[in-house]
Amino acid sequence: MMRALVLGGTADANLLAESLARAGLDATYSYGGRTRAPANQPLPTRIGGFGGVSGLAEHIRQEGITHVVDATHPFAAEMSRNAVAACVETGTALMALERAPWARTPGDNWIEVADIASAVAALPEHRARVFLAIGRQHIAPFASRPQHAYTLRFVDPPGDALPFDADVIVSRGPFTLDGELEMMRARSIEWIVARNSGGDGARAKIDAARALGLPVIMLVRPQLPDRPRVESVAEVLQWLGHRVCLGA
Ligand code: 3Y8
Ligand code: NAP
Repeated sequence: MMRALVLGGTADANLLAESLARAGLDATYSYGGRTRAPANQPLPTRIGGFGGVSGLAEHIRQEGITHVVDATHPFAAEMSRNAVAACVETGTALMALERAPWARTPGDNWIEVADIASAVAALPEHRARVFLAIGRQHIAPFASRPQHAYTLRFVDPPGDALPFDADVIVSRGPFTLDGELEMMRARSIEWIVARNSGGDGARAKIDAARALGLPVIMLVRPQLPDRPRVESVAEVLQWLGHRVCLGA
């Protein structure tokens, strides 16, 4: 009897949850517990870490999970690595639902970097107006470049003090091109730091940067272990053995 665990937290995971619920398949949705009020899902939902690989393996056994779908964000590398290890340990089928990275197009001015330290180093020496669109978890290293005027964007209001002086926009996205153009013009943004998340929920800032001719310091994706992956919800449903009516 098929029982799926969806490791979620992304727009793609939300689309998958809708299809699974509509198909009446036995599945649960899992959030890491990163945000205060995550979006509601049409599936039974759990929130919070499993407790590493062993915790996830234990959950799989206790809940009788037969299929794990890793629909987490491309930068949720630890969760994805744990999912591979726990599924090997328990002999459970695993599929990743992962959108393709954004590809550089003519007119893009990208500086691709491997990690946050390189992103900090890629900023100019002279004072600039910088939009850090990388969330809250990884901004501390930018404190070493206090000469810049930073704009940050978080899902939730910053509870504790910020590691450096900055303007904070609280918004959970998905974002629109007009909204990004308006924000960047209003704040005279000169540089953008972004992750190559892929998907549509966050690409508006990349299109806005191209339209305004602004440089983007682009964090490339972390290396993940080999695992089966698809880019569409329909392929996940087929993998789960559910006949997908055409045009679904
Ligand atoms: C908790 C679930 C939907 C899903 C929305 C997608 C789109 C907007 C783009 C910018 C970049 C960023 C951030 C971002 C995007 C979608 C999608 C996506 C980037 C929620 C969500 C959770 C999270 C966690 C949060 C991180 C943060 C990253 C903000 C829900 C809204 C910057 C990633 O405060 C924190 O601790 C937030 C942490 C991980 C990265 C970071 O390091 O700060 N996402 N984002 C998930 C969980 O608990 O399991 O709250 O409902 C989901 C979405 N985030 O509703 O359509 O699918 O990609 N999320 C990045 O790209 O760098 C925003 O501002 O332009
Ligand atoms: P991460 O660094 O890869 O994971 C750190 C730990 O958080 C994991 O080892 C696991 O804890 C727990 N965790 C993460 N995702 C989980 C999930 N869906 N269900 C249960 N536990 C989870 O993860 P992250 O980058 O902080 O991302 C956390 C969540 O935000 C994910 O759901 C991801 O899809 C979403 N998200 C992340 C980004 C991003 O930029 N990273 C962007 C958009 C959305 P244990 O080891 O205790 O099991």
